[in-house]
Amino acid sequence: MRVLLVRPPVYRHVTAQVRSYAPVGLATVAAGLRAAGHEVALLDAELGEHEEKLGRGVLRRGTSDDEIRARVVELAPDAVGLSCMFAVSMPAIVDLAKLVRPLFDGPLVAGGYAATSDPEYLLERTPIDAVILGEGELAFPRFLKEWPDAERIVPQHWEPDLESYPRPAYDLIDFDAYRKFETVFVGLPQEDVNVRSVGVQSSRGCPVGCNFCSVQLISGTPLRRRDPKSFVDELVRLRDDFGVRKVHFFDDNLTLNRDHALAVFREMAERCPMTWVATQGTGAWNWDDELLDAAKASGMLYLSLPIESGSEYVLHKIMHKRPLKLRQVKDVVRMCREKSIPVFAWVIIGSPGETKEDMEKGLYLLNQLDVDYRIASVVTPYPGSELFDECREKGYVDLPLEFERLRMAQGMITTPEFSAGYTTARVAAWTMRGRLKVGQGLGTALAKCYRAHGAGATVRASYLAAIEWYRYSRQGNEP
Ligand code: B12
Ligand code: SF4
Repeated sequence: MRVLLVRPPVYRHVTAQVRSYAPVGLATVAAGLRAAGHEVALLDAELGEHEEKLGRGVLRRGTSDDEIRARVVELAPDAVGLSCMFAVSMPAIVDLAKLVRPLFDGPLVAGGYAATSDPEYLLERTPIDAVILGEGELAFPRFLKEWPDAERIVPQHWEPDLESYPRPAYDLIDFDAYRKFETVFVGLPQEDVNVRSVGVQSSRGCPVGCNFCSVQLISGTPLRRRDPKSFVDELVRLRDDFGVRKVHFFDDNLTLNRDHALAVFREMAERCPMTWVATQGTGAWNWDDELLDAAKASGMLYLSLPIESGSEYVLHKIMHKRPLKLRQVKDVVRMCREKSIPVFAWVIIGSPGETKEDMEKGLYLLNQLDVDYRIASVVTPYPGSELFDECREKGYVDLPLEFERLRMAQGMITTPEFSAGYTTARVAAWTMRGRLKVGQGLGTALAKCYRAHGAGATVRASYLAAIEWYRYSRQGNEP
Protein backbone atom coordinates (compact mmCIF):
# COMPACT_ATOMS: atom_id res chain seq x y z
CA MET A 1 0.00 0.00 0.00
CA ARG A 2 1.00 3.62 -0.42
CA VAL A 3 0.63 5.25 3.03
CA LEU A 4 0.74 8.98 3.73
CA LEU A 5 1.56 10.19 7.25
CA VAL A 6 0.53 13.75 8.06
CA ARG A 7 1.36 16.05 10.95
CA PRO A 8 -1.27 18.82 11.24
CA PRO A 9 -0.53 22.54 11.07
CA VAL A 10 0.15 24.28 14.40
CA TYR A 11 -2.94 25.78 16.01
CA ARG A 12 -1.71 27.90 18.88
CA HIS A 13 -2.98 30.57 21.19
CA VAL A 14 -1.66 34.03 20.24
CA THR A 15 0.39 34.18 23.45
CA ALA A 16 2.00 30.76 22.99
CA GLN A 17 5.17 30.06 21.05
CA VAL A 18 5.52 26.65 19.41
CA ARG A 19 8.75 25.26 18.01
CA SER A 20 8.63 22.63 15.35
CA TYR A 21 10.93 19.69 15.83
CA ALA A 22 11.61 17.06 13.17
CA PRO A 23 8.61 14.66 13.24
CA VAL A 24 10.55 11.72 14.59
CA GLY A 25 7.42 9.92 15.85
CA LEU A 26 6.01 9.78 12.33
CA ALA A 27 9.41 8.81 10.91
CA THR A 28 9.37 5.87 13.34
CA VAL A 29 5.88 4.81 12.30
CA ALA A 30 7.07 5.13 8.68
CA ALA A 31 9.93 2.72 9.39
CA GLY A 32 7.46 0.16 10.77
CA LEU A 33 5.29 0.52 7.66
CA ARG A 34 8.27 0.14 5.34
CA ALA A 35 9.41 -2.97 7.18
CA ALA A 36 5.99 -4.45 6.42
CA GLY A 37 6.41 -3.67 2.71
CA HIS A 38 4.44 -0.41 2.41
CA GLU A 39 5.53 2.66 0.51
CA VAL A 40 5.47 5.75 2.77
CA ALA A 41 5.34 9.52 2.28
CA LEU A 42 5.41 12.14 5.03
CA LEU A 43 3.73 15.52 4.98
CA ASP A 44 4.62 17.84 7.84
CA ALA A 45 2.00 20.58 7.74
CA GLU A 46 3.74 22.38 10.65
CA LEU A 47 6.13 23.62 7.96
CA GLY A 48 5.18 26.36 5.52
CA GLU A 49 4.57 30.05 5.38
CA HIS A 50 0.79 30.08 5.70
CA GLU A 51 -0.56 32.00 8.71
CA GLU A 52 -4.20 32.52 9.53
CA LYS A 53 -6.27 33.89 12.42
CA LEU A 54 -8.92 31.34 13.35
CA GLY A 55 -10.76 33.38 15.99
CA ARG A 56 -10.95 32.84 19.77
CA GLY A 57 -7.31 33.91 20.00
CA VAL A 58 -6.06 30.97 17.91
CA LEU A 59 -3.46 31.33 15.17
CA ARG A 60 -2.80 28.68 12.56
CA ARG A 61 0.74 28.25 11.19
CA GLY A 62 2.22 25.94 8.55
CA THR A 63 0.89 24.48 5.31
CA SER A 64 -2.33 25.90 3.85
CA ASP A 65 -5.41 23.76 3.12
CA ASP A 66 -4.87 24.19 -0.63
CA GLU A 67 -1.30 22.96 -0.36
CA ILE A 68 -2.32 19.97 1.78
CA ARG A 69 -5.12 19.09 -0.65
CA ALA A 70 -2.77 19.32 -3.65
CA ARG A 71 -0.16 17.13 -1.97
CA VAL A 72 -2.67 14.42 -1.00
CA VAL A 73 -4.09 14.35 -4.53
CA GLU A 74 -0.57 14.18 -5.99
CA LEU A 75 0.49 11.31 -3.72
CA ALA A 76 -2.80 9.40 -4.19
CA PRO A 77 -2.45 7.36 -0.96
CA ASP A 78 -4.23 4.08 -0.19
CA ALA A 79 -4.23 4.95 3.52
CA VAL A 80 -3.58 8.09 5.58
CA GLY A 81 -2.31 8.33 9.17
CA LEU A 82 -2.70 11.55 11.16
CA SER A 83 -0.43 12.45 14.03
CA CYS A 84 -2.54 13.66 16.93
CA MET A 85 -0.02 14.38 19.66
CA PHE A 86 -1.33 17.25 21.74
CA ALA A 87 -4.74 17.88 23.24
CA VAL A 88 -4.18 21.47 22.19
CA SER A 89 -4.08 20.32 18.55
CA MET A 90 -7.41 18.41 18.63
CA PRO A 91 -9.19 21.16 16.65
CA ALA A 92 -6.42 20.97 14.03
CA ILE A 93 -6.98 17.22 13.66
CA VAL A 94 -10.72 17.63 13.33
CA ASP A 95 -10.22 20.15 10.48
CA LEU A 96 -7.50 18.07 8.83
CA ALA A 97 -9.54 14.85 8.90
CA LYS A 98 -12.47 16.60 7.21
CA LEU A 99 -10.12 18.09 4.61
CA VAL A 100 -8.39 14.88 3.55
CA ARG A 101 -11.28 12.38 3.83
CA PRO A 102 -12.86 13.15 0.41
CA LEU A 103 -9.47 12.97 -1.33
CA PHE A 104 -8.81 9.20 -1.16
CA ASP A 105 -10.71 5.96 -0.54
CA GLY A 106 -8.74 3.86 1.99
CA PRO A 107 -8.63 3.96 5.79
CA LEU A 108 -8.06 7.26 7.63
CA VAL A 109 -6.35 6.63 10.94
CA ALA A 110 -5.09 8.73 13.88
CA GLY A 111 -2.47 8.01 16.55
CA GLY A 112 -0.37 9.82 19.16
CA TYR A 113 -0.94 11.07 22.74
CA ALA A 114 -4.12 13.09 22.29
CA ALA A 115 -5.71 10.44 20.05
CA THR A 116 -4.83 7.77 22.62
CA SER A 117 -6.24 9.80 25.52
CA ASP A 118 -9.64 10.32 23.90
CA PRO A 119 -10.26 8.13 20.81
CA GLU A 120 -14.05 8.46 21.08
CA TYR A 121 -13.78 12.23 20.70
CA LEU A 122 -12.18 11.78 17.29
CA LEU A 123 -14.39 8.90 16.15
CA GLU A 124 -17.56 10.83 17.02
CA ARG A 125 -16.60 14.20 15.53
CA THR A 126 -14.51 13.33 12.48
CA PRO A 127 -14.57 10.94 9.52
CA ILE A 128 -11.55 9.11 11.02
CA ASP A 129 -12.06 5.33 10.63
CA ALA A 130 -9.88 4.15 13.48
CA VAL A 131 -7.62 5.29 16.30
CA ILE A 132 -4.47 3.35 17.03
CA LEU A 133 -3.61 3.60 20.71
CA GLY A 134 -0.01 3.81 21.92
CA GLU A 135 3.09 3.09 19.87
CA GLY A 136 2.41 3.02 16.16
CA GLU A 137 5.41 1.40 14.50
CA LEU A 138 4.13 -2.18 14.75
CA ALA A 139 0.44 -1.47 15.35
CA PHE A 140 -0.21 0.52 12.17
CA PRO A 141 1.08 -2.16 9.74
CA ARG A 142 -0.86 -4.78 11.71
CA PHE A 143 -4.00 -2.64 11.40
CA LEU A 144 -3.54 -2.31 7.62
CA LYS A 145 -3.17 -6.07 7.32
CA GLU A 146 -6.48 -6.60 9.12
CA TRP A 147 -8.33 -3.75 7.38
CA PRO A 148 -11.33 -3.59 6.71
CA ASP A 149 -11.98 -6.06 9.55
CA ALA A 150 -9.68 -4.27 12.01
CA GLU A 151 -11.00 -2.80 15.27
CA ARG A 152 -11.92 0.92 15.31
CA ILE A 153 -9.98 1.45 18.54
CA VAL A 154 -6.79 -0.58 18.31
CA PRO A 155 -5.49 -1.41 21.82
CA GLN A 156 -1.95 -0.68 23.01
CA HIS A 157 0.75 -3.24 22.69
CA TRP A 158 4.25 -2.70 24.08
CA GLU A 159 7.20 -4.71 22.79
CA PRO A 160 9.46 -5.28 25.80
CA ASP A 161 12.64 -5.08 23.70
CA LEU A 162 13.14 -1.59 22.27
CA GLU A 163 15.95 -2.85 20.06
CA SER A 164 13.41 -4.89 18.11
CA TYR A 165 11.74 -1.69 16.86
CA PRO A 166 12.75 -0.36 13.44
CA ARG A 167 14.90 2.78 13.48
CA PRO A 168 13.18 5.98 12.27
CA ALA A 169 13.08 6.57 8.51
CA TYR A 170 15.30 9.66 8.76
CA ASP A 171 15.49 9.94 4.98
CA LEU A 172 11.88 11.23 5.04
CA ILE A 173 12.89 14.24 7.17
CA ASP A 174 14.01 17.53 5.66
CA PHE A 175 16.39 18.37 8.52
CA ASP A 176 17.21 21.86 7.27
CA ALA A 177 13.57 22.92 7.47
CA TYR A 178 13.72 22.74 11.29
CA ARG A 179 16.99 24.61 11.82
CA LYS A 180 15.32 27.96 12.37
CA PHE A 181 13.41 26.57 15.35
CA GLU A 182 16.63 25.51 17.03
CA THR A 183 16.99 28.49 19.38
CA VAL A 184 17.63 28.71 23.10
CA PHE A 185 16.44 30.94 25.91
CA VAL A 186 18.09 34.10 27.23
CA GLY A 187 20.57 33.19 29.94
CA LEU A 188 21.29 29.71 28.54
CA PRO A 189 24.28 28.98 26.30
CA GLN A 190 23.73 30.34 22.81
CA GLU A 191 25.53 27.44 21.17
CA ASP A 192 24.51 25.20 18.34
CA VAL A 193 21.48 27.18 17.31
CA ASN A 194 20.33 26.98 13.71
CA VAL A 195 21.89 23.51 13.27
CA ARG A 196 20.43 20.21 12.13
CA SER A 197 18.89 18.54 15.16
CA VAL A 198 16.56 15.66 15.95
CA GLY A 199 14.83 13.98 18.90
CA VAL A 200 16.21 10.61 20.01
CA GLN A 201 15.20 8.07 22.65
CA SER A 202 17.58 5.84 24.60
CA SER A 203 14.64 4.55 26.65
CA ARG A 204 10.87 4.66 26.90
CA GLY A 205 8.50 4.45 29.84
CA CYS A 206 8.36 5.83 33.38
CA PRO A 207 6.91 4.17 36.50
CA VAL A 208 6.89 7.29 38.73
CA GLY A 209 3.28 8.18 37.94
CA CYS A 210 3.17 11.97 38.43
CA ASN A 211 -0.47 13.00 38.50
CA PHE A 212 -0.12 15.65 35.75
CA CYS A 213 1.82 13.48 33.30
CA SER A 214 0.46 11.38 30.47
CA VAL A 215 3.58 9.74 29.06
CA GLN A 216 2.47 6.31 30.26
CA LEU A 217 -0.29 6.44 27.62
CA ILE A 218 2.21 5.87 24.83
CA SER A 219 5.33 4.54 26.48
CA GLY A 220 3.87 2.48 29.34
CA THR A 221 5.11 2.40 32.93
CA PRO A 222 8.02 -0.09 32.91
CA LEU A 223 11.30 1.43 31.81
CA ARG A 224 12.49 -0.12 28.54
CA ARG A 225 16.08 0.65 27.67
CA ARG A 226 18.04 0.54 24.45
CA ASP A 227 21.50 -0.93 24.32
CA PRO A 228 23.81 2.12 24.78
CA LYS A 229 26.15 0.88 22.02
CA SER A 230 23.39 0.45 19.49
CA PHE A 231 21.90 3.81 20.55
CA VAL A 232 25.21 5.56 19.92
CA ASP A 233 25.58 3.72 16.59
CA GLU A 234 22.40 5.53 15.61
CA LEU A 235 23.83 8.89 16.72
CA VAL A 236 26.92 8.23 14.61
CA ARG A 237 24.66 7.53 11.63
CA LEU A 238 22.71 10.73 12.27
CA ARG A 239 25.94 12.71 12.44
CA ASP A 240 27.69 11.14 9.47
CA ASP A 241 24.80 10.47 7.09
CA PHE A 242 22.40 13.29 7.95
CA GLY A 243 24.65 16.08 9.26
CA VAL A 244 22.91 16.20 12.65
CA ARG A 245 24.86 18.30 15.16
CA LYS A 246 22.51 18.40 18.13
CA VAL A 247 20.06 15.96 19.69
CA HIS A 248 17.09 16.36 21.99
CA PHE A 249 16.58 13.43 24.30
CA PHE A 250 12.88 12.55 24.05
CA ASP A 251 13.21 9.81 26.70
CA ASP A 252 10.29 10.00 29.10
CA ASN A 253 12.73 9.98 32.01
CA LEU A 254 16.32 9.90 30.80
CA THR A 255 17.98 9.51 34.19
CA LEU A 256 15.43 7.21 35.82
CA ASN A 257 17.99 4.40 35.74
CA ARG A 258 21.27 6.01 36.70
CA ASP A 259 23.46 3.21 35.34
CA HIS A 260 21.73 3.30 31.98
CA ALA A 261 22.17 7.08 31.70
CA LEU A 262 25.82 6.79 32.74
CA ALA A 263 26.48 4.09 30.14
CA VAL A 264 24.79 6.17 27.42
CA PHE A 265 26.71 9.35 28.29
CA ARG A 266 30.05 7.49 28.46
CA GLU A 267 29.46 5.78 25.15
CA MET A 268 28.53 9.13 23.59
CA ALA A 269 31.55 10.89 25.07
CA GLU A 270 33.82 8.22 23.65
CA ARG A 271 32.34 7.76 20.19
CA CYS A 272 30.02 10.62 19.34
CA PRO A 273 30.06 13.66 21.63
CA MET A 274 27.28 15.94 20.44
CA THR A 275 25.41 18.90 21.89
CA TRP A 276 22.28 17.68 23.61
CA VAL A 277 19.37 18.83 25.74
CA ALA A 278 16.81 16.73 27.60
CA THR A 279 13.71 18.54 26.35
CA GLN A 280 11.40 16.79 28.77
CA GLY A 281 13.51 17.48 31.87
CA THR A 282 15.29 15.05 34.15
CA GLY A 283 14.55 14.07 37.74
CA ALA A 284 17.05 15.57 40.20
CA TRP A 285 17.24 12.45 42.35
CA ASN A 286 19.78 10.47 40.36
CA TRP A 287 22.22 13.21 39.47
CA ASP A 288 25.59 13.06 41.23
CA ASP A 289 29.14 14.17 40.47
CA GLU A 290 29.95 11.20 38.27
CA LEU A 291 26.76 11.39 36.21
CA LEU A 292 27.03 15.16 35.74
CA ASP A 293 30.66 14.85 34.59
CA ALA A 294 29.71 12.14 32.09
CA ALA A 295 26.73 14.18 30.85
CA LYS A 296 28.90 17.24 30.35
CA ALA A 297 31.59 15.24 28.55
CA SER A 298 28.98 13.76 26.22
CA GLY A 299 27.73 17.23 25.23
CA MET A 300 24.92 18.26 27.60
CA LEU A 301 24.32 21.96 26.91
CA TYR A 302 22.39 22.62 30.11
CA LEU A 303 20.55 20.63 32.73
CA SER A 304 16.74 20.75 32.57
CA LEU A 305 15.39 20.41 36.09
CA PRO A 306 11.66 20.05 36.76
CA ILE A 307 11.30 21.03 40.43
CA GLU A 308 7.50 21.20 40.11
CA SER A 309 6.85 22.49 43.66
CA GLY A 310 8.54 24.08 46.66
CA SER A 311 6.50 21.92 49.04
CA GLU A 312 7.36 18.29 49.62
CA TYR A 313 3.78 17.66 50.69
CA VAL A 314 2.60 18.79 47.25
CA LEU A 315 5.37 16.89 45.47
CA HIS A 316 4.76 13.62 47.25
CA LYS A 317 1.11 13.55 48.34
CA ILE A 318 -0.51 15.50 45.51
CA MET A 319 1.74 15.10 42.48
CA HIS A 320 3.04 11.62 43.46
CA LYS A 321 6.54 12.62 42.41
CA ARG A 322 7.82 10.59 45.34
CA PRO A 323 11.49 10.08 44.45
CA LEU A 324 12.19 13.84 44.36
CA LYS A 325 13.42 15.58 47.56
CA LEU A 326 13.95 19.35 47.60
CA ARG A 327 17.34 18.88 49.29
CA GLN A 328 18.47 17.01 46.17
CA VAL A 329 17.45 19.93 43.96
CA LYS A 330 19.67 22.30 45.90
CA ASP A 331 22.56 19.82 45.82
CA VAL A 332 22.28 19.30 42.08
CA VAL A 333 22.16 23.04 41.40
CA ARG A 334 25.25 23.51 43.59
CA MET A 335 27.12 20.72 41.78
CA CYS A 336 26.19 22.22 38.41
CA ARG A 337 27.54 25.59 39.54
CA GLU A 338 30.83 23.98 40.54
CA LYS A 339 31.06 22.30 37.13
CA SER A 340 29.90 25.38 35.15
CA ILE A 341 26.85 23.51 33.86
CA PRO A 342 23.97 25.92 33.19
CA VAL A 343 20.62 24.99 34.74
CA PHE A 344 17.05 25.53 33.54
CA ALA A 345 14.49 24.93 36.30
CA TRP A 346 10.73 25.19 36.51
CA VAL A 347 7.80 24.87 38.89
CA ILE A 348 4.10 24.43 38.23
CA ILE A 349 1.42 25.83 40.51
CA GLY A 350 -2.30 25.23 40.84
CA SER A 351 -2.80 21.52 41.57
CA PRO A 352 -5.98 20.52 43.42
CA GLY A 353 -5.17 20.29 47.14
CA GLU A 354 -2.45 22.93 46.89
CA THR A 355 -2.81 26.08 48.99
CA LYS A 356 -1.73 29.59 48.04
CA GLU A 357 1.09 29.23 50.61
CA ASP A 358 2.30 26.08 48.83
CA MET A 359 2.39 28.00 45.56
CA GLU A 360 4.46 30.78 47.11
CA LYS A 361 6.95 28.21 48.40
CA GLY A 362 7.56 27.03 44.83
CA LEU A 363 7.95 30.53 43.42
CA TYR A 364 10.22 31.52 46.30
CA LEU A 365 12.42 28.45 45.82
CA LEU A 366 12.70 29.18 42.11
CA ASN A 367 13.78 32.76 42.84
CA GLN A 368 16.34 31.63 45.40
CA LEU A 369 18.02 28.94 43.32
CA ASP A 370 21.16 29.97 41.48
CA VAL A 371 19.92 28.85 38.06
CA ASP A 372 20.30 30.38 34.60
CA TYR A 373 16.74 30.20 33.36
CA ARG A 374 13.50 29.68 35.27
CA ILE A 375 9.88 29.32 34.39
CA ALA A 376 6.78 29.19 36.55
CA SER A 377 3.59 27.99 34.91
CA VAL A 378 0.11 26.86 35.80
CA VAL A 379 -0.46 23.11 35.85
CA THR A 380 -2.56 21.91 32.89
CA PRO A 381 -5.06 19.04 33.19
CA TYR A 382 -4.25 17.05 30.04
CA PRO A 383 -6.74 14.30 29.21
CA GLY A 384 -5.10 10.97 29.93
CA SER A 385 -3.56 12.22 33.19
CA GLU A 386 -4.74 11.39 36.71
CA LEU A 387 -4.99 15.16 37.28
CA PHE A 388 -7.56 15.51 34.53
CA ASP A 389 -9.64 12.61 35.91
CA GLU A 390 -9.62 14.16 39.39
CA CYS A 391 -10.59 17.61 38.09
CA ARG A 392 -13.41 16.10 36.04
CA GLU A 393 -14.76 14.05 38.94
CA LYS A 394 -14.65 16.97 41.41
CA GLY A 395 -15.90 19.60 38.94
CA TYR A 396 -12.66 21.61 39.11
CA VAL A 397 -12.52 22.23 35.32
CA ASP A 398 -15.14 23.52 32.90
CA LEU A 399 -16.14 20.77 30.48
CA PRO A 400 -15.98 20.18 27.59
CA LEU A 401 -12.38 21.38 27.63
CA GLU A 402 -11.62 24.31 25.39
CA PHE A 403 -8.51 22.79 23.85
CA GLU A 404 -7.09 26.10 22.67
CA ARG A 405 -6.94 27.30 26.29
CA LEU A 406 -4.59 24.47 27.29
CA ARG A 407 -1.37 26.42 27.72
CA MET A 408 1.13 26.96 30.44
CA ALA A 409 0.21 30.54 31.39
CA GLN A 410 -3.52 29.86 31.60
CA GLY A 411 -5.11 28.50 34.77
CA MET A 412 -8.01 26.13 34.11
CA ILE A 413 -8.48 24.59 37.54
CA THR A 414 -10.67 26.13 40.24
CA THR A 415 -10.74 24.46 43.66
CA PRO A 416 -12.09 25.55 47.07
CA GLU A 417 -8.59 26.99 47.72
CA PHE A 418 -8.08 29.10 44.60
CA SER A 419 -9.58 30.05 41.26
CA ALA A 420 -8.19 29.60 37.72
CA GLY A 421 -8.01 33.39 37.51
CA TYR A 422 -5.83 33.52 40.62
CA THR A 423 -3.19 31.09 39.30
CA THR A 424 -3.13 32.82 35.90
CA ALA A 425 -2.55 36.20 37.54
CA ARG A 426 0.02 34.86 40.01
CA VAL A 427 2.14 33.32 37.28
CA ALA A 428 1.85 36.47 35.14
CA ALA A 429 3.01 38.65 38.03
CA TRP A 430 5.94 36.35 38.81
CA THR A 431 6.94 36.38 35.14
CA MET A 432 6.93 40.18 34.96
CA ARG A 433 9.28 40.30 37.90
CA GLY A 434 11.47 37.68 36.21
CA ARG A 435 11.74 39.74 33.04
CA LEU A 436 13.29 42.62 34.93
CA LYS A 437 15.83 40.20 36.39
CA VAL A 438 16.67 38.75 32.97
CA GLY A 439 17.30 42.27 31.69
CA GLN A 440 19.69 42.97 34.56
CA GLY A 441 21.53 39.68 34.03
CA LEU A 442 22.01 40.19 30.32
CA GLY A 443 24.86 42.71 30.60
CA THR A 444 26.82 40.41 32.90
CA ALA A 445 26.25 37.41 30.60
CA LEU A 446 27.48 39.35 27.56
CA ALA A 447 30.56 40.56 29.41
CA LYS A 448 31.37 36.95 30.33
CA CYS A 449 30.84 35.88 26.73
CA TYR A 450 33.24 38.60 25.52
CA ARG A 451 35.93 37.48 27.96
CA ALA A 452 35.52 33.82 27.06
CA HIS A 453 34.87 33.89 23.30
CA GLY A 454 35.77 37.34 21.97
CA ALA A 455 33.91 40.05 20.07
CA GLY A 456 32.40 37.94 17.23
CA ALA A 457 30.67 35.52 19.56
CA THR A 458 29.43 38.39 21.72
CA VAL A 459 27.83 40.18 18.76
CA ARG A 460 26.12 36.92 17.74
CA ALA A 461 24.96 36.28 21.31
CA SER A 462 23.59 39.84 21.56
CA TYR A 463 21.70 39.38 18.33
CA LEU A 464 20.18 36.06 19.45
CA ALA A 465 19.43 37.44 22.88
CA ALA A 466 17.66 40.41 21.30
CA ILE A 467 15.44 38.07 19.26
CA GLU A 468 14.76 35.85 22.25
CA TRP A 469 14.14 38.88 24.45
CA TYR A 470 11.71 40.28 21.93
CA ARG A 471 9.83 36.98 21.70
CA TYR A 472 9.93 36.54 25.43
CA SER A 473 8.50 39.96 26.21
CA ARG A 474 5.89 39.66 23.46
CA GLN A 475 4.65 36.20 24.19
CA GLY A 476 4.57 35.71 27.91
CA ASN A 477 6.41 33.01 29.76
CA GLU A 478 5.91 30.05 27.44
CA PRO A 479 8.95 28.46 25.82
C1 B12 B 1 9.36 16.52 21.97
C2 B12 B 1 8.09 16.95 22.62
C3 B12 B 1 7.60 18.20 22.27
C4 B12 B 1 8.29 19.09 21.26
C5 B12 B 1 7.98 18.72 19.82
C6 B12 B 1 6.91 17.74 19.63
C7 B12 B 1 6.71 17.43 18.18
N1 B12 B 1 5.85 18.20 17.55
O1 B12 B 1 7.32 16.55 17.65
C8 B12 B 1 7.75 20.49 21.63
C9 B12 B 1 8.78 21.11 22.57
C10 B12 B 1 7.48 21.44 20.47
C11 B12 B 1 6.51 20.12 22.40
C12 B12 B 1 5.52 21.02 22.62
C13 B12 B 1 4.40 20.72 23.38
N2 B12 B 1 4.20 19.59 24.09
CO1 B12 B 1 5.35 18.04 24.06
N3 B12 B 1 6.36 16.49 24.15
C14 B12 B 1 7.43 16.12 23.55
C15 B12 B 1 7.90 14.76 24.09
C16 B12 B 1 9.00 15.02 25.12
C17 B12 B 1 8.44 13.76 23.06
C18 B12 B 1 7.51 13.43 21.87
C19 B12 B 1 8.23 12.53 20.92
O2 B12 B 1 8.65 12.96 19.86
N4 B12 B 1 8.46 11.28 21.31
C20 B12 B 1 9.24 10.31 20.54
C21 B12 B 1 8.45 9.69 19.37
C22 B12 B 1 9.20 8.49 18.81
O3 B12 B 1 7.25 9.23 19.85
P1 B12 B 1 5.83 9.91 19.49
O4 B12 B 1 6.02 11.17 18.79
O5 B12 B 1 5.01 9.87 20.71
O6 B12 B 1 5.22 8.88 18.43
C23 B12 B 1 4.80 7.59 18.80
C24 B12 B 1 3.33 7.48 19.21
O7 B12 B 1 2.81 8.66 19.76
C25 B12 B 1 2.63 7.01 17.98
N5 B12 B 1 2.18 7.98 16.99
C26 B12 B 1 2.47 9.28 16.84
N6 B12 B 1 1.87 9.78 15.76
C27 B12 B 1 1.17 8.77 15.18
C28 B12 B 1 0.37 8.73 14.04
C29 B12 B 1 -0.23 7.53 13.67
C30 B12 B 1 -1.09 7.47 12.47
C31 B12 B 1 -0.04 6.37 14.47
C32 B12 B 1 -0.69 5.10 14.10
C33 B12 B 1 0.75 6.41 15.62
C34 B12 B 1 1.36 7.61 15.96
O8 B12 B 1 3.60 6.18 17.37
C35 B12 B 1 4.91 6.76 17.54
C36 B12 B 1 5.95 5.68 17.63
O9 B12 B 1 5.71 4.85 18.74
C37 B12 B 1 6.58 14.23 24.73
C38 B12 B 1 6.77 13.30 25.91
C39 B12 B 1 7.39 12.00 25.51
N7 B12 B 1 8.34 11.56 26.24
O10 B12 B 1 6.98 11.39 24.52
C40 B12 B 1 5.87 15.52 25.12
C41 B12 B 1 4.35 15.58 25.08
C42 B12 B 1 3.88 14.88 23.84
N8 B12 B 1 4.09 17.01 24.97
C43 B12 B 1 3.07 17.41 25.64
C44 B12 B 1 2.59 18.73 25.69
C45 B12 B 1 1.49 18.99 26.67
C46 B12 B 1 3.12 19.75 24.90
C47 B12 B 1 2.63 21.20 24.81
C48 B12 B 1 1.13 21.36 24.76
C49 B12 B 1 3.25 21.94 25.99
C50 B12 B 1 2.80 23.39 26.10
N9 B12 B 1 1.94 23.65 27.05
O11 B12 B 1 3.22 24.23 25.36
C51 B12 B 1 3.29 21.69 23.52
C52 B12 B 1 2.31 21.62 22.31
C53 B12 B 1 2.96 21.94 21.00
C54 B12 B 1 1.99 22.16 19.87
N10 B12 B 1 2.32 21.72 18.68
O12 B12 B 1 0.96 22.76 20.03
C55 B12 B 1 2.41 16.24 26.35
C56 B12 B 1 1.14 15.81 25.59
C57 B12 B 1 -0.06 15.71 26.50
C58 B12 B 1 -1.32 15.87 25.70
N11 B12 B 1 -2.14 14.85 25.71
O13 B12 B 1 -1.57 16.89 25.11
C59 B12 B 1 3.56 15.18 26.39
C60 B12 B 1 3.09 13.74 26.39
C61 B12 B 1 4.40 15.47 27.65
C62 B12 B 1 3.74 15.13 28.97
N12 B12 B 1 4.53 14.98 30.00
O14 B12 B 1 2.57 15.00 29.23
N13 B12 B 1 6.54 18.82 22.82
S1 SF4 C 1 8.87 11.46 36.41
FE1 SF4 C 1 8.58 12.64 34.50
S2 SF4 C 1 8.03 11.13 32.92
FE2 SF4 C 1 7.80 10.13 34.92
S3 SF4 C 1 5.63 10.35 35.40
FE3 SF4 C 1 6.74 12.09 36.36
S4 SF4 C 1 6.67 13.76 34.85
FE4 SF4 C 1 6.09 11.85 33.77
